[in-house]
Amino acid sequence: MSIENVISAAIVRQFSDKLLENLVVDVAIVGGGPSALVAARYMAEAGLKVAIFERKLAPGGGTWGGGMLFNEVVVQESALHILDAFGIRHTPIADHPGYFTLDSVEMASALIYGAVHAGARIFNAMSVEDIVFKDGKVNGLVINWTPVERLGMHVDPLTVIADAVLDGTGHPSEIMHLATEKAQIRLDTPTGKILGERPMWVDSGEASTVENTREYFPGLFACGMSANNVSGGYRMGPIFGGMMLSGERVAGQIIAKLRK
Ligand code: 48H
Repeated sequence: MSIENVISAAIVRQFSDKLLENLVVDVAIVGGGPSALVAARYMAEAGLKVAIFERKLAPGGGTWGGGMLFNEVVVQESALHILDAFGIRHTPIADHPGYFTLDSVEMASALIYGAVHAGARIFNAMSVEDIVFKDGKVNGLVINWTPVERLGMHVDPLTVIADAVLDGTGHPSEIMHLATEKAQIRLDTPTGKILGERPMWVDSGEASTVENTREYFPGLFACGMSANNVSGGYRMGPIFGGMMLSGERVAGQIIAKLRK
């Protein structure tokens, strides 16, 4: 067999096995932003089978660009244990105790590495276009290649079955929108609908991101900016402690639920 064929056949076989193994998972995560990557690592470490489906070629979500493309972000003391767990270095802000800067490229790459090495699988360039909704419960995801989505090609999708679905899609809360608009689901919010993100208020937004992280419908959880948008929290700009603490929190919630 020629080496050209060996390379191609090995890639096709290996990828097919990987996808086949992840067509039924414990937790299917939509989006590979910071909150989802932290959640994926902790759930995988607890022994759950976790797959992330990320629309873009590079997971990491909004971390890469730092604040306005200055590739540094800020994290507060309460989230330092997560940075340390992932081996992400940080520098104290001299005149504001309890707050730290870190390199956003180091952060994005370390979160990805940490999630994958804990056993979570990341499928990049795949977009979630719908949910599986059976017997009154969210049962999984409907996936397709991002280039298919972008080119508007009429190609039918595949499905992934999961005990828990985690919306980590950031500001747009895409899965929650599908749930309320297509599945006619009533979410666990005061109106049953998505309340919508409010303007900038750093402390409030950081706290509410973590508080609003929960199961919004049987089998459907939200973390990070998605949770904040669903429950009407304020935005917070390029500070990421709340995102990571949200990931840690939702991991605990899902682990507790699936172990019952
Ligand atoms: C597959 C999808 C789909 C889909 C979206 O936005 P993210 O970085 O997510 P979070 O919530 O962990 O972090 C939010 C943070 O980055 C942020 O935006 C902050 C702190 N903003 C503050 C402010 O004031 O603006 O990542 C979400 C990921 C992205 O990579 C998307 O490509 C992906 O989800 N995604 N993947 N299928 N349907 N929708």
